[in-house]
Amino acid sequence: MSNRRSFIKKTSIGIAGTIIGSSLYSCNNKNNNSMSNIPIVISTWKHGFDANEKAYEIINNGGQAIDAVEEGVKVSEADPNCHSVGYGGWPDRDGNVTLDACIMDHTGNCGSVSFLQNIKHPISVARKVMDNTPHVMLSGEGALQFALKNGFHKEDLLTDKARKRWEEWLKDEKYQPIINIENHDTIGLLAIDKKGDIAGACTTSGLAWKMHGRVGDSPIIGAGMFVDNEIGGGCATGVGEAVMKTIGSFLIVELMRQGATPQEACEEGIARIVKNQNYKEMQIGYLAINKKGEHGAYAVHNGFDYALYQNGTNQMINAQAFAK
Ligand code: SD4
Repeated sequence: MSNRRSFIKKTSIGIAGTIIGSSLYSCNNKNNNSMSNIPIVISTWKHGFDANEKAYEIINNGGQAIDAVEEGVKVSEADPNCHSVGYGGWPDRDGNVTLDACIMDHTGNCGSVSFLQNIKHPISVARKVMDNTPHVMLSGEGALQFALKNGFHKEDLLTDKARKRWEEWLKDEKYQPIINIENHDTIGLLAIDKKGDIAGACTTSGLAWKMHGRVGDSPIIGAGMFVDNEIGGGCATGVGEAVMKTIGSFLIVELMRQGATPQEACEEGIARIVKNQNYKEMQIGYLAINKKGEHGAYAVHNGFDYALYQNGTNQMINAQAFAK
């Protein structure tokens, strides 16, 4: 029986007998825990490479994973050539750049913003929601007011390049999410620091030409990103609606809790999507790490690259995919 088959079998046992199954598997996870593969930083797409550099530098200097993930993804948010994140992101169909982001630390604390406009670093606003409010998520105008009160400044995030691209799109207004859009997409970044603590961050300008007001998976804790310091973490990129329908990142962490490797968990997360949804035209990619510092990656289609910084080396890797 292949590894994957035996995992599916294990999963169905775990789900059929949830309490016994999940406590049994989480015991196994704890017993096998080793620190040899940490620290680790992993993130989505080519822009993840530079984000990893920043995050790893913080961790290498003894910093915490939560600071590393925030500072890491800020590199992509500030990059005008990342057309699906922050400044320079493609706008919605009305020409507005609207941003979603979330962040989560090793204590299970988390913060998020959605439908935020004119703030270059939504991840840092999400961090402030986490640190300074009793809430998890702020949205739209309320998130903007909160940001302005907390020292952020309004900026025009629509670059000339993005405006021209939007004007091109307006000529026929055809809405179709593009698979692996220029290999730049949402950044999801997961990290384990030297103490073994896990954190994650996810930030995006969402799908290009989306309806005004549309919010995707990226700011939804459990959909776009989730970490549990006892188990590991997961994050998602791609068509957020498909990820939200299956609560993808939470699913991945729960599968690992039941004994799945990060790779098996990502593959099962994709399997849940392709089973019920029209996957042919959409890309979704998952990344996962566990407490041992093992990682997994899987996508619906070929072309999903991710950046892995481990054992002192930062490298790009091409993820395996369901549709070959
Ligand atoms: C979203 N998942 O808004 C994000 C964006 C993304 O491909 O990853 N785009 O649905």
